[in-house]
Amino acid sequence: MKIQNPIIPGFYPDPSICRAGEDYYIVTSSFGYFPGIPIWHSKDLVHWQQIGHCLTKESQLQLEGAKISEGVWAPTIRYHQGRFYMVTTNETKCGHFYVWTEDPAGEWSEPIYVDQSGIDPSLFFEDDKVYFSSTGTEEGIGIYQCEIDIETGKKLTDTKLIWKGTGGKFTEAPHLYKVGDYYYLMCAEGGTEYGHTEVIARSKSPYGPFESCPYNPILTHRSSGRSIQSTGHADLVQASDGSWWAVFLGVRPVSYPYRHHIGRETFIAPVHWTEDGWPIIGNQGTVELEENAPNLPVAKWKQATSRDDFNEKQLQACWAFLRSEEQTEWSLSEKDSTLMLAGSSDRLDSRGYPAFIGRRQQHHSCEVTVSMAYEPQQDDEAGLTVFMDDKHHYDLALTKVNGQTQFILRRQVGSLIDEKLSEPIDGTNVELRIEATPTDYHFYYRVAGKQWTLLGDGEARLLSTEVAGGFTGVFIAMYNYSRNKTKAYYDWFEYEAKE
Ligand code: 6LW
Repeated sequence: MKIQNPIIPGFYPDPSICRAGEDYYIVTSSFGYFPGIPIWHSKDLVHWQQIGHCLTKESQLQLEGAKISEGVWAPTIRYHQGRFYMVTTNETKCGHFYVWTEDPAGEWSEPIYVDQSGIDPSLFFEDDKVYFSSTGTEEGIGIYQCEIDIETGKKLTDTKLIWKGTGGKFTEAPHLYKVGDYYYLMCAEGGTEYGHTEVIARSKSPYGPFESCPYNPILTHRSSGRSIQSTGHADLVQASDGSWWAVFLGVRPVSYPYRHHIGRETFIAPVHWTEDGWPIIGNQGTVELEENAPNLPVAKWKQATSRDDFNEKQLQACWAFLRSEEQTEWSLSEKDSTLMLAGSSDRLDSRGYPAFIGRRQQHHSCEVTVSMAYEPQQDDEAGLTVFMDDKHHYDLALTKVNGQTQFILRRQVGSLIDEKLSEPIDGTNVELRIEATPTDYHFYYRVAGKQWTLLGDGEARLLSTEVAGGFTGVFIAMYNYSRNKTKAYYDWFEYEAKE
């Protein structure tokens, strides 16, 4: 059996993993999207299924005014004495906090805050001690650590700088482990771009001094021509069969010079220990799209159907809102098997609460089609957006201009905006389609029962991280802009992978 990488494709970066018996859980970053911190479950490390999110309430996640790449960053998940802990940073609002639960698919606790500056927090449990480490800058960029009371989050010791890394930029994303006689401190280094690496050090004390691994970096694809790039930000887990594994982020650029638009994705690779006691990820620090699977009983999940008919009581776990669910007026029950999304007067390029319900683009080649009933008033528009961030998106929508109902294709790249209108159309039941190839998007519409018409195209590279900046990847979302709260009714949404 083989593992297909990425195990979690699309914009799911900064993975952290833990094991509870025969069950494995991964969490990833979610930035300005709500709910926050998606959580995944596997029993064989090969097949992964999203079981929900850790932050589902406004009391756990406030994102008011957050840029798309702000919000919650780089979580760590740990299992200790029957409880799961997920620690992260709300970069925009309140710093580090953790939540806990006994059921990772259920509700998580209210946040418990930790007063230590920086990003990328991690927890390490040993006997009755809980070490809290994170990336800080007080005495230069490095890893800072204290001990906390896990019930209250209160610091029990002063924060100390414990390691500055091997000399690369941005030593960050620390995780502390105890294996044999040593405490191992593993970190990302080199920045999350194409110089990304993972490095490790060890000590007989959790506070160091740390001895750097002679084989560092233990994971990197920097300066290589490999199809996976930017590998780093890793976390280790020992499987129930004794084997060791690392999850980490990577990107799959589609062109040279490198550009990638579907975000940093989650990968997995085996870890081998050297005779002198150092873990090396993959094959001497390199990893493949296909890796040998562990020797665990195969556990496949029911394949999610590509089409969402909106006939359940709750939204499926893949969907997310911009900044807030509460501020969005939507319903699955107003009409049978239909998603109602009421218009918001905040446009997609505002920092407010646009009416937006979307999912990640997880494949370079895919086709998204929706069926929508909508009667726009003057300047209203509802449809689909290919959304990298508030200033980089392509929107295909039904609108009304000068009394005529028409489709609009708007492409915004920074401050450049291009708009194109279709011929006036007759009808309010329509279908919209986006065809994505690795390099382009093609935008089609039709009035129900009629022929498809191509309205225009857009280059994928103009929505890439290299153009837009930030830490996120492309979403494909239903949206609705209206000063009159005009309602759009989405009958179904189909996402078909073409790879
Ligand atoms: C993450 C940090 C990073 O917290 O990017 O470049 C941040 N490094 O490790 C967001 O993913």
